[in-house]
Amino acid sequence: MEVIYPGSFDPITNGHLDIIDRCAKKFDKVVVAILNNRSKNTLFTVEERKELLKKCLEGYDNIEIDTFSGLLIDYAKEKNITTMVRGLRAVSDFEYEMQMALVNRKLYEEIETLFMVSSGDYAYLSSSIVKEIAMFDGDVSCLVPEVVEKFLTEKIKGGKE
Ligand code: COD
Repeated sequence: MEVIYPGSFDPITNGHLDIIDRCAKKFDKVVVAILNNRSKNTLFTVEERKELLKKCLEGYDNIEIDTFSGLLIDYAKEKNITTMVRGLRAVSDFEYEMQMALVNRKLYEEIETLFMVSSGDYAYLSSSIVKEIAMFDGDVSCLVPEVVEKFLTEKIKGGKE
């Protein structure tokens, strides 16, 4: 079975990587789809996010990294994939995820959303938290891969200069 794991990945964290790794073990193919939405204020450009994902996911032979803009269901139709995976951290994620899953299915009845529960170690982790810690010069080395940490530090330093 092929699945799409969509997200902003601004930037990719160890929490995302844990979900992707577990998906790669369970499914034949995982398409990691990065939202390219100009109206969404991201720290990293879509090209930078894609490059970071590529570096973090070297070595997997059943993962494709792609970008999409517009509606997720239109992208899913274009790829001919009817299953997507979302990560669930806490009850706070549930309301938004439930709404998204229901709307997506209303728009495209073949689409199914599967939820994968976060590993306990990463249940608190989000891209926003990582960016906030880095913004205040905190240590993010246990939250993101080294390549992301380096790029994040450079980017934030560049922004402060
Ligand atoms: N542990 C487990 N899962 C995690 C963790 C963690 N620590 N951190 C993040 N995740 C999960 C998230 O729950 C999510 O499932 C996924 O990883 C990606 O997370 P983010 O934050 O990078 O991405 P999101 O949630 O901002 O992505 C939202 C989309 C881009 C998928 C969504 O906005 C979208 O589809 N936009 C396109 C327009 C559209 O079709 N909208 C839907 C109509 S309602």
